[in-house]
Amino acid sequence: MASFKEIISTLPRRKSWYGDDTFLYQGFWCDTFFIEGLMRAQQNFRSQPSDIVICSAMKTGTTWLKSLTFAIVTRSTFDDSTNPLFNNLSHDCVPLLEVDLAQSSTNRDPKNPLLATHAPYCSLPRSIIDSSCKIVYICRDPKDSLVSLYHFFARYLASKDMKPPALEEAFELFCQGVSSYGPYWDHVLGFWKASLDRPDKILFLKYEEMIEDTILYVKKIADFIGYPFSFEELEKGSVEKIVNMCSFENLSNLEVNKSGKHREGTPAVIENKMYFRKGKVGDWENYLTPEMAARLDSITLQKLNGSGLTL
Ligand code: PAP
Repeated sequence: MASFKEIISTLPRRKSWYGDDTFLYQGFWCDTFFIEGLMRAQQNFRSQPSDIVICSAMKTGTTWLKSLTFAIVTRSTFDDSTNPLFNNLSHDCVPLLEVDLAQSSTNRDPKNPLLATHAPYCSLPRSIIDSSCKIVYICRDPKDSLVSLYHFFARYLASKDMKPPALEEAFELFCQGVSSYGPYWDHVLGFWKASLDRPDKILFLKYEEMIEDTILYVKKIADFIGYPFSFEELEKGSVEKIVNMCSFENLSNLEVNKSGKHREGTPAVIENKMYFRKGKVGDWENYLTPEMAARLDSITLQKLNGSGLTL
């Protein structure tokens, strides 16, 4: 039987704008490392009904959503000073399917029902689709996601003394769908359509709406994942406490997120601070020309046409 690496080497391949080659696996572009992990997870991962799966394309608010969901599910286990989020990047509190759980489903803290993935809906392990576990998906205006993605990889390359490409190059490939876990629009549409078919299983969120009214969405998420706030908790401000704890200002100023490292000791090591840039809606205006924005908006309109979704 061919190894995963051999199968990957036969897939359509492009040069990515952040260095390595990227491969088209099940309709989405991705690096060898993550495709291999996903293939393993597709083979090995067995979901539990109690699982809560945080799904997202890259740079759509994953770090924030992981923090919020982790704070929601652990609120009665830890108090205000002992929550692991104060000393750990949220990515280290929520295992990633295609990396941490690729070999074994049981390689997790049995008290933590959360796991995360950037995999598109069509590539999720069968047991996640078939089991009664919940999925929470977050998406974002592609203009802001692209700008965020560009800065992330530019900083990553700079940390390795490599020259980042021009934004125009990244933009062009993003428009063609060639971005990490892209085409971005196909990723969003996969989860959007599934959420319409199975609203009890998939909660579909938008970064911009969550920024607008975080309190409302924290309550929605808690209800959806089966950790609703009691009347007493609502009265004593538990929701507001979680919102403040997970705010960009608070998390980005924690020592762990200023100086810590994610996956230290592995080739994929990343400084935690790279997950916190501005956390704003509409920052694309500072980087994209009106022509670039119009082109992205027109692709978005065309791709989402008839879906009932706007971004
Ligand atoms: P990932 O896909 O690598 O996990 P992800 O967390 O989805 O990254 O996206 C990072 C974006 O979320 C950054 O956006 P920006 O580049 O436009 O600033 C980051 O700043 C933002 N972000 C991180 N934490 C928060 C937070 N607590 N609240 C709001 N936005 C946040």
